[in-house]
Amino acid sequence: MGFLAGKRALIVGVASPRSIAWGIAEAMHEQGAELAFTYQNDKLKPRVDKIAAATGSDIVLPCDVASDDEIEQVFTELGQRWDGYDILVHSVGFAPRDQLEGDYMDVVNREGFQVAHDISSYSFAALAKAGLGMMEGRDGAMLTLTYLGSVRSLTGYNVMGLAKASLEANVRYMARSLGPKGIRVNAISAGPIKTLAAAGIPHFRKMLHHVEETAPLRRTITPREVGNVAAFLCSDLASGVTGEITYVDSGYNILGMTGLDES
Ligand code: NAD
Ligand code: 0WE
Repeated sequence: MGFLAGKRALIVGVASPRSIAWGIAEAMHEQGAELAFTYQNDKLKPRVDKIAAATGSDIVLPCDVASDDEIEQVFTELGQRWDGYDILVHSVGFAPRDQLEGDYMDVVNREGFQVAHDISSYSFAALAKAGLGMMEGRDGAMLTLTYLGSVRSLTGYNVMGLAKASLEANVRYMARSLGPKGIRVNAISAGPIKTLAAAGIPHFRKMLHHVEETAPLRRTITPREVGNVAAFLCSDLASGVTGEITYVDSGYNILGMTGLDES
């Protein structure tokens, strides 16, 4: 029996088979969790239907996290299928395209800042809050996805770095707030992966090669590797872990002074 047997998980953030959330869904399903999914818009629904079918789920609900009404509606509908749930996975990030091209000081503006923080950070607390009633009394766990650009300045990540810093602080404040209810809140900081969110990012291939050449493991990571750690963090095996940012990045974040090693 898997270590998530008897657990029910809501997965927010599948957009394609390459999505990190897809790897998380597969890993959680393999460990025996029952799954439900949301999709951002009608264009993405067929993809989400596919991963739902592949993991034995027929709960697929619309949710644009920019909308308070749609967030409320998810839990109204989920409540008609499940009397409660144990795991929330938030794998959502967005900034307007112009924010990720060019130098930070040249491109940052009020609208870009606001959207990045709203969609990439606030939405985690908003989903957690809207679904809290359904998680209370069940030793629940919540998980979000972050990136190194929250704590280091990286070319082009720009206002997304600020939004991820906010998201990581959100993890700590949510952990403090929900801990007394027995609910744990954690994040995985993933290394770069070629997903839709990476499509069109200038020099993304170069970044993958840089990781392959310098990270301690000398390779990039896969959505499934993130999924396995996500399954662990959301399981009772991690019952003493909350408020943490766990790196799944081939060890890249521990490095200083790269580029001098021979192999
Ligand atoms: P992805 O494009 O597959 O997933 C991003 C998801 O965000 C999509 O499912 C999209 O529908 C959703 N989304 C965006 N705006 C939304 C909105 N308004 N309402 C609802 N959903 C919305 O890409 P991914 O790489 O799997 O990204 C998932 C998470 O992982 C993001 O938070 C991203 O920042 C983070 N992350 C990605 C990488 C990487 O290199 N790919 C590395 C570290 C962290
Ligand atoms: O979090 C991300 C990217 C998130 C993202 C991607 C897009 C592309 C489409 C947010 N908003 C948008 N808006 C769009 O219109 N990552 C961790 C992937 C990523 O993006 C980078 C990276 C890495 C890694 C940008 C610059 C440098 C590194």
